[in-house]
Amino acid sequence: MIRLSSADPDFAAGFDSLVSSRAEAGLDVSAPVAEILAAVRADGDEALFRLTARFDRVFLTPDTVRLSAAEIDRACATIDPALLEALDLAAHRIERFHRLQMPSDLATADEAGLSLGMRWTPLDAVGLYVPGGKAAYPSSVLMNALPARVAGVSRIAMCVPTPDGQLDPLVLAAARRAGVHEIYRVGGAQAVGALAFGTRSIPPVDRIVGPGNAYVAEAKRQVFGHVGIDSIAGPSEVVVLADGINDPDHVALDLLAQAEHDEMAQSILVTNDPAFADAVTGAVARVLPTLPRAAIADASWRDHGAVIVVPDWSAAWPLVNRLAPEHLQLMLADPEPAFAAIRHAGAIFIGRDCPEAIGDYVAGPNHVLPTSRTARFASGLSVFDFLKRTTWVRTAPGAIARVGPAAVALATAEGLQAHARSVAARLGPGRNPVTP
Ligand code: HSO
Ligand code: ZN
Repeated sequence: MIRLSSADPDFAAGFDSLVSSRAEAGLDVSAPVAEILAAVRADGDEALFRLTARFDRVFLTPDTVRLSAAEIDRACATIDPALLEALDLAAHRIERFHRLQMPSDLATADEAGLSLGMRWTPLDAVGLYVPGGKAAYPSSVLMNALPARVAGVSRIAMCVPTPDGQLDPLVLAAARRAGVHEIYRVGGAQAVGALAFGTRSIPPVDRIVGPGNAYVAEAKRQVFGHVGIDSIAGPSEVVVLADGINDPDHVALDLLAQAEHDEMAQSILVTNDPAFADAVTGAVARVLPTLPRAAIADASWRDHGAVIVVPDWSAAWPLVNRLAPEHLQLMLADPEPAFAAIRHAGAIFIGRDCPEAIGDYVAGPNHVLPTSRTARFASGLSVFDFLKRTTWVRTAPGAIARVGPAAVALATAEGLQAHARSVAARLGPGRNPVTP
């Protein structure tokens, strides 16, 4: 953990290294991934099943690659009803917030007599990648599938690896609750290839979303262009702005909630009270060993954690804007100035009792958010990731006469005579400079 004070003369250098500290070296898996994608593209199911046998020790056939409704029923029946109720509450709230995001079509008529508009339509088919084993979060299934469903996507296909046959029943329950139509027990780059190019058993999709390991991320990069993808998620981050009135234990837990995700996760406290900074670091040290994921949280806090003391709150806004964190908590007596001044953050949580973890599960906004400072230009997942726009123009009789001559002039200047004549032919005799 690094402690900085923005009043120190060498603060700028310390802060710069904090901002750039997690630029990932990442292992280069582009060659093996390209090979896997080429195999799936050429040999379809045969390559998909062969690679699944090799990596997951699961032997599939066209009859078993897709989970049956009966299998999903059986898995769901093993889940504690209270947990299913929690899942349902989360799904309901996420669904409701995303429904409110749905945009309206645009239509306008202008003075030239042209009608202009923009129409939203959902994608036809979306693929959702879900990691296997411990990395599979049922909450992330809801967060990825529900916006697609709300947007009106008619086919949502999910791929989840089942190493040695293992599969979390709650992942299946989340998929069912979110309206996923098809679930396939395949994973890795080969699953991304199957979703992108299609095989006999898995029809192709138009966009692939969802988190995955380095191979999955690289496969998504390589199929991009052939299909759409979501952004590639980096390790989780939180910046907590907290004054000295807060309970240090609460702030410590909020920092550790990010830290327990990943050794590369980053938790940063910004405070105007040096004594409070001490109290929080003390609380972190006390709470950390009590966590089942202490080893991960400890590595994250030790290597990437930070506490920044500012002399006054206005010094904090530019720092947070530079960090452009995935999550921002505002635990301040008056959060409004911070809310107004901080423009770069994936999601903001306002109030002393508004921990980011509430947003991970049940608040309603999406928890798939821009990481690694990409909140400068990117946004969290929403219905917009599953919709596209089509613009349209309609001309009333005679309307082209008003704007057509300008198009003719520009087309002529560009040396595109067919363009010019295509418009001029509609302008009528005497207003038709390029028709012989
Ligand atoms: N905080 C993570 C999402 C998550 N947390 C899932 C718990 N489960 C990235 O925003
Ligand atoms: Zn989380």
